Amino acid sequence: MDSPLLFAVGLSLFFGTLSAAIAANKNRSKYGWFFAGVLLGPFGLLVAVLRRIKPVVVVVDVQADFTSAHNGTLATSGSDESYLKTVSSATRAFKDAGLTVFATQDWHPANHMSFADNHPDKKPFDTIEISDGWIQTLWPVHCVQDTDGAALAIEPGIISDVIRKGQDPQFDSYSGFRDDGGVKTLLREKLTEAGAKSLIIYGIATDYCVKATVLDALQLGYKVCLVTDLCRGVSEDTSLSAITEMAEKGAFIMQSLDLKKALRF
Ligand code: VGL
Ligand code: ZN
Repeated sequence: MDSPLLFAVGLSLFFGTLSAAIAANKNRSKYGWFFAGVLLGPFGLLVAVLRRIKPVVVVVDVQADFTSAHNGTLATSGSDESYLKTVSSATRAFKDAGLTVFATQDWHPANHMSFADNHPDKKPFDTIEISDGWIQTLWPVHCVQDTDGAALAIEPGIISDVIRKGQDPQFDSYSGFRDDGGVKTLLREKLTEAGAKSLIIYGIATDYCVKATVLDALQLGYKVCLVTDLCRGVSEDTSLSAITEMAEKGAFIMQSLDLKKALRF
């Protein structure tokens, strides 16, 4: 719950109780408790409703091809077995705490424009200018639909819904919310259905899909908590500047997971 909201609820409770107590004392009325109930009831309800608004977890692109644990074609550094174990246990802890957990999944057709192999004379990590000032990084072939590399690398049974992105061969889609052509994924709708106001976000890659998803989430008005220990990036310098940018735009940066804090950030 927001601190100002908590303050308002606390203040109302205090004055509600106080005025009921004074009324009961002055009139020596047996109805005092009844009025106290009438005054406090709605606040109690409000507190109950607000306490039910929990953050929703969005695990970004934790997929075989982005991990060294699975010899991925675009393995990020430090994405070993122990990283995946940590992500799975953190995600399970969120699920056990009653949070909804969504995962995004990079899901490209084989002819995707972001693959260096689909451009003559280009190699992975080269860049091309698509249109005025629009620079596209070319990647090794990764996360091709229905291949092992595209599979989620989190323990099964924790994720309540998977949001796929990057299916259009013409556009890349770092953000979990929309592709570079502006076409929206189902993420926003699903978050609205889940009643999300705040999001806990982590995954791969810090400097690409995590960054784009966090920045879009902030733009859409969600509060965002980024757990950096649960993220891995393509390169260290761009990951650090991505974290700085996300913080500047309003994300709450949590380095190591503090479950209690994350539930109420
Ligand atoms: C990603 C590069 C290409 C990511 C996806 O998940 O961050 N990066 N496709
Ligand atoms: Zn991709």
